[in-house]
Amino acid sequence: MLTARVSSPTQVTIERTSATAASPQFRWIVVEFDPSKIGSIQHGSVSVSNNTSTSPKTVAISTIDPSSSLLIFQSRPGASTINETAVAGNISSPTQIKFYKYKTNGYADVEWYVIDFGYGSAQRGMLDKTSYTDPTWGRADATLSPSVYTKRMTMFFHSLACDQTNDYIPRSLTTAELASTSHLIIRRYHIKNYSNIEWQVLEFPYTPPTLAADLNKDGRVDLLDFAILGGQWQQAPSEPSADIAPLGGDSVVNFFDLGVMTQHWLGNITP
Ligand SMILES: [Ca+2]
Ligand SMILES: [Ca+2]
Repeated sequence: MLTARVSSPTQVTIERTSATAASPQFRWIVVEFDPSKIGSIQHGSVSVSNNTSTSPKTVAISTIDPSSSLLIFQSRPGASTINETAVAGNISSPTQIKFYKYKTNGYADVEWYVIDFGYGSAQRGMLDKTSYTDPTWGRADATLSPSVYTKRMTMFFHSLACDQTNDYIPRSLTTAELASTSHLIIRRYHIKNYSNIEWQVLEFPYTPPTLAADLNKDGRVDLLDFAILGGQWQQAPSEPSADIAPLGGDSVVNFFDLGVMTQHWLGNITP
């Protein structure tokens, strides 16, 4: 298991704890955010060793707004035991993130990023699969409240701590799926082992597209709009204005404006 970090303006560093044995293949992605478009982005590295859910490793961060922020991270375990490959983490306050394993033995090194997008609506929670009835979980369900609109831009990220000091990979490896507007499912194939599952969902606000020729703003470009344009034909615009061309208007309603309406004709704005 590997970690990645942007180590300089021109370099990405991929690391693992042991350089022997398996030969990995990996792909990497670097996303550069426009600083004027997001709230903030922070990065750091931390070692998680004897930290459990009751004594997590805490990391101080610069103040963020948790309602618009995501914590994403990767860990490289010190050994191939479930406990060390499974690190859970969350944003525990506007100035703190925390990480933990299920047991105190071993360690994992974590590379983390906290992105405060500056907008959006985040929710997060922990699914407790630590009781005696739950080690056989193959699926864990988180309920989202309020519900999110899945057709919009919605990001989610999860992590988990997992029991066992032996080599039982891949029991700790899981996927997350946004199954409906209010339902996040975490799944794994290989059951057994208790877990704490930390999840986060961030929904970005939706700005509906606009059609300039939808003069009466009812979501369609049709005869109602055409009638408004006709009423202002070869005149100065009135309200609502049919002066939609050239961009910014030219104080007269003429063939330029009709041309844009023709392009948008019978267009629907659907969310
Ligand atoms: Ca219209
Ligand atoms: Ca015009």
